[in-house]
Formats: sequence, C-alpha cells, structure tokens
Amino acid sequence: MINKISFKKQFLLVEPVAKTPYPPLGLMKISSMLKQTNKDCFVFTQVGNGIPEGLHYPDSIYITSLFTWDIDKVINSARYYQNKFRDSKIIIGGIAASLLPDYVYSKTGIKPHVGLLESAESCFPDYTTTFDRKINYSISFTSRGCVRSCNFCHVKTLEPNFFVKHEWEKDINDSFPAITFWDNNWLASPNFASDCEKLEKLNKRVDFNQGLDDD
Ligand code: B12
Repeated sequence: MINKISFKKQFLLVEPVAKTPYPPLGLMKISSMLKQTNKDCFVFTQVGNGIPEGLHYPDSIYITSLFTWDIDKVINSARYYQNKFRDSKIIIGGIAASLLPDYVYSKTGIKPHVGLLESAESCFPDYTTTFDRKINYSISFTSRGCVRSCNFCHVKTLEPNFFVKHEWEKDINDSFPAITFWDNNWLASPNFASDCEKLEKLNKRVDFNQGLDDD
C-alpha cells in the first residue's frame, strides 16, 4: 500500500523592525488572505530575522516595511531569507518599500509590491497573529487616500485615490473594547456622519490618531 503524504503549504510573514506598539496590520490582512485562499496551510510569523520552529519549506515569504529610515533592516531581512530559503518566493511590500522601490530592487534584486495589495485589502485583520504584541483594540480604516496633496506627506504616493471603505465593521473584533482608526483624513469622508452613527451603536472606545482635515 502506498502511503499518501500530503504537505500543507507553509507561509512566512516577517516584520523586520518592530519599534511601535502596533502590530503590522498589512501582514495581519495577508494572513487572513492566505488562510482564506489556501484551505489547509500553516502561516508562521517572525519579528526580526529568524526561523520559527516547524518552518522548513515556506512556499512564500512576505516581508513588510514601515518607516523609510528603517529600510536597510528590511533589506537585511530579505537577504537573510534569500540565503536561508533559496527556493521560496520572497515578496516585499508595505510603506517604506513602496516609497523606495528602486533602492530595494538595487539591493536585493526583488521588485517590491508598491501600494495597497488589492487581494488583502478586503480581508479582515487576523487577530490571532499580532506579532508579539498584546492588543485589546481592533484596527481599521473607514477610508483610504486623502483629498489633499500636501508636499510633506507620502499618502498621495501610497494611496493615490481617495475612497471610502464601506465594510470597515468587518475589521472589528467583538471581544475588544476599543477601536483604533488610521484614516489619513477621516473628515473628508462623505460617510463621516454615518460612520459616527455606526460607532455610537457599537459602543466601544475609539482612538483616532491620524490627520483630520475637511475637503
Ligand atoms: C498608523 C500610522 C502611524 C502609527 C504607527 C503605525 C504602525 N504600524 O506601527 C503611529 C501613530 C505610531 C505613527 C507615528 C509616526 N508616523 Co505614521 N503613519 C501611520 C499610517 C497612517 C499608517 C501606517 C500603517 O501602519 N499602516 C498599516 C499598513 C501597513 O497596513 P495596510 O496599509 O493595510 O497594508 C497594505 C499595504 O501597505 C500592503 N502591504 C503591507 N505590508 C505588505 C507586505 C507585502 C509582502 C505586500 C505584498 C504588501 C504589503 O498591503 C496592505 C493591504 O492593502 C501612515 C500613512 C499611510 N496611510 O500609510 C503614516 C506614515 C507611515 N507615518 C509617517 C510619519 C512621518 C510618522 C511620524 C514620524 C509622525 C511624527 N512626526 O511623529 C511618527 C513616527 C513614529 C516612530 N516610532 O518612529 C509617514 C512615514 C514617512 C516615512 N518616511 O517613512 C507616513 C507614510 C505618513 C505620511 N504623512 O507621509 N504612524
């Protein structure tokens, strides 16, 4: 009798630098996306360089980035995984890589994904993968982009079109008492008033820590 050996796909999500108390939201959405599209898979997470226990043959490695001043740590991380897993697909994305794609390519030979990742954008954050952070709040955006083009701000490069996210409630984890919103310019949203009504019904503490300006 021939034994059927089936390998579950393995994925690795890497946050090269963790300097803020917030977990990497982009990777949390990518985690949901991978779990939705690959029924039976293992999604491993790693902060900094290293190989989580049990990870042997990652199909793909997703490396995120945040602030541009930490871009060399992202490059260092990509090189580390290029050496460790020569057969895996390495994908670099997130904010710093979107702002410095040519630099990343020149140092790693990998063309980063620039801007939002459409396939992950509609996925809710996977709150089971919070990259060593203990959180008791949901993270969401009710809108993306900004109606302004201020020259000191990178949002127009990262999210060139302003649009409303109609289903932001999907990001909310019922068991958390609070929600943090990261809209770039929430007051410019035509849904601002209706969003406030929805929030009143949700009856949770709301933290809003980004720019507020009207249109
Ligand atoms: C929330 C936020 C913060 C939070 C921290 C966020 C965090 N993650 O820890 C706080 C409030 C602490 C903060 C602080 C600051 N911030 Co800030 N912040 C933001 C904001 C609004 C969102 C950043 C974020 O985390 N997004 C969550 C992301 C990554 O998830 P996501 O967007 O859903 O991810 C999508 C894509 O990025 C992509 N993706 C992400 N990862 C990956 C990986 C792969 C492989 C792929 C394919 C795709 C992919 O797919 C996802 C789905 O579409 C951005 C503006 C913006 N709109 O981007 C500014 C921004 C990053 N901040 C900025 C700045 C300047 C600051 C401050 C310096 C402000 C100040 N003067 O104090 C400080 C610095 C703090 C520090 N410690 O050094 C600048 C960065 C400039 C730069 N050169 O890097 C930005 C771009 C704003 C701007 N006006 O230009 N910030």
